[in-house]
Amino acid sequence: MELNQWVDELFEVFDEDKDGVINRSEFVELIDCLLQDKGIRMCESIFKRFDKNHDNSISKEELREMVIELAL
Ligand SMILES: [Ca+2]
Ligand SMILES: [Ca+2]
Repeated sequence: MELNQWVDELFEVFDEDKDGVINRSEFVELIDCLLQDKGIRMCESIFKRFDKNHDNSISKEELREMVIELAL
């Protein structure tokens, strides 16, 4: 599947309140589902690392960069 399409679907699934961004509690779910296998657990530093513009939420663009960086 093409990367952008996959990111779209991921975003759709994890943006539970459909406000167009992944907030902290949604991000916890995402980490639990996708990244526990990689030994990554939700913590402040990982959220900050991927919240590049520091607006306390993960945009689709930030999620895409995360997917690329972690080679999911
Ligand atoms: Ca949301
Ligand atoms: Ca952000």
